[in-house]
Amino acid sequence: MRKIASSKAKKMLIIIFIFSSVLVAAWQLGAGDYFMARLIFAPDREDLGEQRQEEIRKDRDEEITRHEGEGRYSSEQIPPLDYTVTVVAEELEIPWEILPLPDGRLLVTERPGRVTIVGKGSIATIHDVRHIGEGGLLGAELDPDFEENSFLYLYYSYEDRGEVYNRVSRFVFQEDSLEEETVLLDNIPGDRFHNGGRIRFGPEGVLFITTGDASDKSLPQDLSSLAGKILRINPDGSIPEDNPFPDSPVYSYGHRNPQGIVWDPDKDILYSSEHGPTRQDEVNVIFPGKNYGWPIVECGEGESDFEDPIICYTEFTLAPSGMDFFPGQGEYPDQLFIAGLRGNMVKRIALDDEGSILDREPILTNWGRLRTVRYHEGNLYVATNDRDGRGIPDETSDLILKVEFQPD
Ligand SMILES: [Ca+2]
Repeated sequence: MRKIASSKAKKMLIIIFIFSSVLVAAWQLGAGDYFMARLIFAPDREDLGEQRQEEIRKDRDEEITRHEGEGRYSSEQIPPLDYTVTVVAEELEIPWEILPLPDGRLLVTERPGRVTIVGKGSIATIHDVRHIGEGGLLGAELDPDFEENSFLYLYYSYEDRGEVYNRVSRFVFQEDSLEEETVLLDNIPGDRFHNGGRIRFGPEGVLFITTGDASDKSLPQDLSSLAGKILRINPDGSIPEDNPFPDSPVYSYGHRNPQGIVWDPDKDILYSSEHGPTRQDEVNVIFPGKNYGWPIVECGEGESDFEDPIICYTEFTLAPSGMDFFPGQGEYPDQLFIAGLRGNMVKRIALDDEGSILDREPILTNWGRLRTVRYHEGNLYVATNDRDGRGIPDETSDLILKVEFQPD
């Protein structure tokens, strides 16, 4: 009797051993990452399941109700914007940045690692890209002298010895391909969450870079870390002599996950949008050397040590990503346009001549999650993003929209 029991136990042990070995082998071969990538970060609608779709829909409807309750905007002084929407690109996968090229075409980054030209298709895959969670191929920018030097800058996540980092690289854009990668800045801490990733040239020809806290709250207040910062570098990767901290690319700090940055070209003001922890999404005016508070303060708490946001949404979650500046015309004042992911809208922030900031009724509220906006020659281009793991992919998903305004 005892003998039989012990042989049964042996068999069980062998089965458990084989089963665990298979699990470990599957894990080693990346099954975990495959599962995460396929089901969580870039799912198709069928993969989500009815229950998850229902959760997402409920959450979105609640968010819209919260936004209506916020009551922060009115149209008293500015008429609503009339506009028409045309789909100019579809079947994309998490389009993250839109860049109008001088020849009139649009260049788009797709988070899994592709650089795509609208109307032509993918022209390059960045093989070092690690598409993990919110990380992947993110921001892009053209050199101010692009027509002379053909330089294109990209911000992307990569992996080194099992750790995720982000880097900014410069490429030469030649005959619809990307050549000669030069790494300008790397070892920016990365993670599944909070990678920042927007890059923009400022009026002085220096490059601004937004970085997230990489899910480590100790980094944004640490001036020796590149995480949770807005960085400023020369186009060749060197550090500008007039940066606020000597020999450091850090321009401002105490950021959680800024994903939008833009200049008001006339007034020389730098704006940045930033994801808050639970709601508390911010729009900040960025000054050199200033501390924007994370993780010590959320929104503004009147602490003199920290720079308060000019706008903080406390009643609903916008989840702001890319932003752009809409120059005033006719009866419309200058405005900031901010793409909202969870908010499913483009926020309009009116900036009047007295410097007051007024939240206006949003546009594009029926297109799902919106990743970025780009104003170009009178039109707005917008990337929709429901394949990023947090939306329900449908016919409005992962498109580039062209928005044409018809001011009276
Ligand atoms: Ca802040």
